[in-house]
Amino acid sequence: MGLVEFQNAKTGKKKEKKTMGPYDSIRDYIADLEEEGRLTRISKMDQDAYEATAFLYELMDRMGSGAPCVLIEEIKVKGKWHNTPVIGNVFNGFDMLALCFGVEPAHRDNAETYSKLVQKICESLDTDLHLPSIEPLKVDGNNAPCKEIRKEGEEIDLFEFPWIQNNPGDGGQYISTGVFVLDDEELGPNAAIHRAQVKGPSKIGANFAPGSHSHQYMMRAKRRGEEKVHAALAMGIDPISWILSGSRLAGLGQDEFTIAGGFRGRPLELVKCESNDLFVPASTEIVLEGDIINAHEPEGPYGELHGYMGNETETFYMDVKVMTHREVPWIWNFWPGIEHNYLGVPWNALHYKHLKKVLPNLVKLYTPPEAPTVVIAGIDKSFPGQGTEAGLLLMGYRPVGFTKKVVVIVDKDVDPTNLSKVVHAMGTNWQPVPASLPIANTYHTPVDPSLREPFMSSKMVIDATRQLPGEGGPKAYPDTNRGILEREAPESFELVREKWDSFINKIPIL
Ligand SMILES: Cc1cc2nc3c(=O)[nH]c(=O)nc-3n(C[C@H](O)[C@H](O)[C@H](O)COP(=O)(O)O)c2cc1C
Ligand SMILES: [Mn+2]
Repeated sequence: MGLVEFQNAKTGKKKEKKTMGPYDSIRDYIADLEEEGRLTRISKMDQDAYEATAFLYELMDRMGSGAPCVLIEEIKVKGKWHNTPVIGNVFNGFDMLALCFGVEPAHRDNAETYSKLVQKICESLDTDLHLPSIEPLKVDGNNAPCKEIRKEGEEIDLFEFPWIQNNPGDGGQYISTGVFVLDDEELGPNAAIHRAQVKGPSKIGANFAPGSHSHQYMMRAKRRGEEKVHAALAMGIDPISWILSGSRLAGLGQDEFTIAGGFRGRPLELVKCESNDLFVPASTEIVLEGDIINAHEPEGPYGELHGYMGNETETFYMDVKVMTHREVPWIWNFWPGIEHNYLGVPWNALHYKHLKKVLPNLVKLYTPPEAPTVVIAGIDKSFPGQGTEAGLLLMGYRPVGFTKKVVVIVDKDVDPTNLSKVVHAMGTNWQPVPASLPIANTYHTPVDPSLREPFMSSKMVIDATRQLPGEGGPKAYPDTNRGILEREAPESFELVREKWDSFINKIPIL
C-alpha cells in the first residue's frame, strides 16, 4: 500500500493540515511529526517474529530521546499480513510534546523546550491552580470519522485488526492505548487509559487497577446492584485528551475531556455512541461500545511500564456490542518499558506550582521520562540545610511522595533536565554523609518491582547541592573552569554560537 490516508472517507474532505497543535486528531499530529522529520515510516514488519518490539528496543538504545515516532504501514500478526498502519513511540522528546500543546520547540535546546512547555501548561491554570476546563461540543455523528464503518453483533471480529502482542511472555494481543469512557449519575463521565487484552472476537479485558476512577465507578455500580456497566473504549484519540486520560491529573468527578478542552483552548468534539448514552471523541480511530461485566476473570501476564513482566491477574471484562471505526483505522500501540514516559510533564508543571507556594526557592521540577520514580528539583540555595529542607518537603508532599522513590536536589546552576549535569553534580558536589536522608518505609505506589510489600517502600533524598561550611562543606569551592572562561573571555561562547552551523556541517546519523 505505502500510502497512509489523512482524509475522511465519508466526506472526502482532506483534514486541514496544521503546523502545530493543539491537534484535533492523532493523524494531524503524526502528519506534523513527519513534516518535522520526527517520524520514520517502515513499509513492512513481521511481528510474529517480534520484529517491531526488537526494533523499538534497538531504536531507543541507539537514539534515546532523539528517536523518532514509528509508523509501520503493513504488519504481520498471528499469521496474517494487515494493511493497517501501526504507530508507536508516539511521544518521545519534549519537542513532540511541545507541538501537541501548541508550543514552538526551541531549536536543539531540550532544556529550553521543557521550560517553555511547563510555562505554557502553568499559564493554563487559574490563580487557585485549578485545571482549565472547556465543555466538550456534542456534534452530529453523521460526518464523524470514527463512524465511517459500523458493525454490530456477529459482524464484529476484533481480530480483523493487528493488535500487537509486545512480548512472548505476554498473555496475548492487547489494545494498549484505548481510553475507557464510563459514566456515573453523580460524578459524570470519566476517561482513562487501561490496557485491554483481546480475549475473543467481541470480548476484551478491562484492567482497572484498584483506586483508579474506572475501578471506583465499577464499585459504585456494584453497590447499586448493577451487574453490567455501559462503557466505550476509544482507541486513537487526539494527543492532549490521551495525555489527560493517562496521567492522574483530573480528580474524581472531573471529566478528562472537559479539562482537555481547557488545555486545548477550544472544545473537544464528541459524538454519541450508537448503543448507549456515552460520548467519545469524533476523531477516534476505533470505538468499541458494550458492557463491562462487574466480575473478574484472569488477565495477563503483561510486560509492565517498569520493564518487568507482571503476574497474571484478575480483571473486569467487556462484551463488545457495537464497533465503529474509520475506513482504514490506525492502530496506536504502546510498548511499556521500552518507550519513555512523557505523560508526566503536565503533572510536573502542576505540582511545581503547588510546591512553589511552600518552597519559594524552588527553580525547576523534573521527572525523567526514563525513570518516573525519580524526581530532580533545582533550588536557589543561600542557607545551610535548604537542600535537605527541599528534599523533605518534596517527599512529604503526597503526589511526589506516593510516586517517587528518589528525590535529588541540585543547585540552580544545574539544569534538572540535563541528566549528565545532574550525575556530574552527584559525582562532584555531593557528600553522601551527611547529605543523604534515607527513609526506611513509607507509603508508595505499588508499581515498582523492588517492593517487598505493596504500597510500602524505602526512599532516599540526595542533597547534591554544594555543601556550605555550616553543613560540613569546604570553606570555599574553587572556581569552575567554565566559570573562569566565561569571566575572562566572555565573547568566546558568543563567537562559537554565531559560527555554529559552519563548524558542524553534518549531523551524524546514529
Ligand atoms: C499506556 C498506558 C497504559 C496504562 N494502563 C493502565 C492499566 O492497564 N490499568 C490502570 O489502572 N492504569 C493504567 N494506566 C494509568 C492510568 O491511565 C492513569 O492512572 C489514569 O490517570 C487513570 O485514570 P483516572 O485518573 O480517571 O483514574 C495506563 C497509562 C498509560 C499511559
Ligand atoms: Mn478520572
